[in-house]
Amino acid sequence: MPANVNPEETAVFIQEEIRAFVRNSPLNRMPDSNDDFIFDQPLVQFADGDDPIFNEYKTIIDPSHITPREALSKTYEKNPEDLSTHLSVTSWILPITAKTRESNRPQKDIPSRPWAYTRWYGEKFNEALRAHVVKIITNKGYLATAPFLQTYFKTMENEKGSLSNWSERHIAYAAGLGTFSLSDGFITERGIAHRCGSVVTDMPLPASPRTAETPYSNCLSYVNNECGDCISRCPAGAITEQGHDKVKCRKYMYDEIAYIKQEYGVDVQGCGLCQTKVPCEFRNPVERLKV
Ligand code: B12
Ligand code: SF4
Ligand code: SF4
Repeated sequence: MPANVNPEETAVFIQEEIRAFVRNSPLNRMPDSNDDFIFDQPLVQFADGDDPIFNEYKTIIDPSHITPREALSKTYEKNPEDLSTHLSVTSWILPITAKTRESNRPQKDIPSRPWAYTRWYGEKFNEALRAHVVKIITNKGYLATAPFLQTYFKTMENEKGSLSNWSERHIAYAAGLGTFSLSDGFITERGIAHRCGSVVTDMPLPASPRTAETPYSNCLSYVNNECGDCISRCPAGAITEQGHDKVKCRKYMYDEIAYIKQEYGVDVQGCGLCQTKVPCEFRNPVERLKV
C-alpha cells in the first residue's frame, strides 16, 4: 500500500474526480437530449469502514447484509483480518435535476418520461461512476470495490418486502449524508429525489461527521408530526402514517404500471411520485424550521 498520504488531500481528490465524472461523462445525459444532464453535481462523504453501525445493520436490515471489511475481503479473496487496519467507504448522492423533478410533479399514476429515463439510464451512469471510482483508487495502488457491482451482491425478500445485502441508503446514512423518512426515501441536504452509490477501499479517507439525532431527523413527520404529503402522492396506497409498505410499492411498480416500459423504451421505469411535489423533494425540509 502507498505510504505517507494525507487523508484530507485524498478526500479532495476523490470528491473532485467524482464531480468531474458527473460533469463530463456522456452517460450523464438524457438519451433524447444531449443538453440535459440526468444528475446535478453530487454530494460526496466518507464513512469509517469499521464503524460499528455496519455490524448493527446485520440486525436492522438482515444478517446477510455485509460489512465494508467483508465486501473488500470477498472481492479480493483475502481474510478480513489480513486487510489494512483502516478501511474507508466513499458514498455519493446524485441529485435528480429540476427539469426531471418538475416533469414528475403533475404525474398522478405513472412516472414522467425523464423520471423513467433517470431510473434506467441514470442507474447505468451510476454503475459507470462506481467502476470509475474503483479504477482511480486502484490506479493509486490501493484496493477498492463497489459491492453493488460484485457477483455477491443480491436482493431478496423477507416478510416486510424487498431488501439487499448492500443497501446504498444505509451506507449513505453511515457517511452522514442524511436520514430515512416516512416514505422510506433518504432525505439529504439536496432532498429525497436522488440516486446513490458507494465504494469501499483501504485508501485512508476522513470519516464525515454523522450529525442527525435519529435515523428519521430530516422527515417532517417525525420532527413535528406534520406533513405526510407523500401519503396522498402514492397511487398505490403504499404509504400511511405507519410508514411505507414495500410489498405494495413493488407490486405497483413492477406489475401494475410495468406496461409503460414499452412506451418509454426502458427495461425498468421506477415511479417516485412520493419523491416529487413534496416538501422534501429537493432540500432538507427540517432546515426551514430552524430559520
Ligand atoms: C429493494 C429496493 C427497492 C424495493 C424496496 C425499497 C426499500 N425500502 O428497501 C422497492 C422495489 C419497493 C423499491 C422502490 C423504489 N426504489 Co429502490 N431499491 C432497492 C435496492 C435494490 C435495495 C434496498 C435495500 O437494500 N433496502 C434495505 C431495507 C432494509 O431498507 P428499508 O426497508 O428502507 O430500511 C428501513 C429500516 O432500515 C429503517 N430503520 C429501522 N431502524 C433503523 C435504525 C438505523 C440506525 C437506520 C439507519 C435505519 C433504520 O429505516 C429504513 C427506512 O424506513 C436499492 C439499491 C441498493 N443496493 O441499495 C434501491 C434504492 C433504495 N431505490 C431507490 C429508488 C429511487 C426507488 C424508487 C423511488 C423507484 C424509482 N427509481 O422511481 C422507489 C421508492 C421506494 C421508497 N419509497 O423508498 C434508490 C433510493 C434513493 C432515495 N432517494 O431514497 C436506491 C438506493 C437505488 C439507488 N442506487 O439510488 N426499491
Ligand atoms: S413528504 Fe413529508 S412526511 Fe413524506 S417523507 Fe417528505 S417530509 Fe417526510
Ligand atoms: S411508495 Fe412506491 S408506489 Fe408509492 S409513490 Fe413511492 S415509488 Fe410510487
